[in-house]
Amino acid sequence: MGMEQTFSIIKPNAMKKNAIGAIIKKFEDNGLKIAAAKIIQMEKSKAEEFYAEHKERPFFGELVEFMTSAPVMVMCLAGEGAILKNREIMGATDPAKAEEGTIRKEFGDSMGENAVHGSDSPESAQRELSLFFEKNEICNL
Ligand code: FUP
Repeated sequence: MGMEQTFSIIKPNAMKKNAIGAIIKKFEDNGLKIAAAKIIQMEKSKAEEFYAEHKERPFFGELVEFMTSAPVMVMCLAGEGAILKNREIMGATDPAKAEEGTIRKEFGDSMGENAVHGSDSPESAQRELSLFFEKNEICNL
């Protein structure tokens, strides 16, 4: 597997819970490093581009609305097998199905407001990181 970089978002509902520290602690405790991070108010056009693969789905409008409803924190997580490791730390997409101890179990409210995003493949990770970070912003490796 080797060293990987993956893209993570702390979504508006988790930001409103003041949970940045608690979420980052789970990443760090599991050996992931915060290689880059910033808090942004996402533009509608950016959210639409980010979730382009879902644009025909019935929940697309709601998803874009939610992701632009308040600031989010975008991050690059780095580490051994970071992509899969992050998905494990996050838990299932639906917080009701997420395992105990996962971020979505603890901070997710619903399928839509599920606290965090994490890339699902190396290709998505590269695409998503490049949407939000310049190469030289990913420096804490
Ligand atoms: P995940 O990779 O776990 O974030 O899940 P998906 O790529 O399947 O979904 C992306 C986002 O779409 C989820 F974070 C929440 C939203 N979604 C819904 O709101 N309803 C659904 O039925 C499926 C996904």
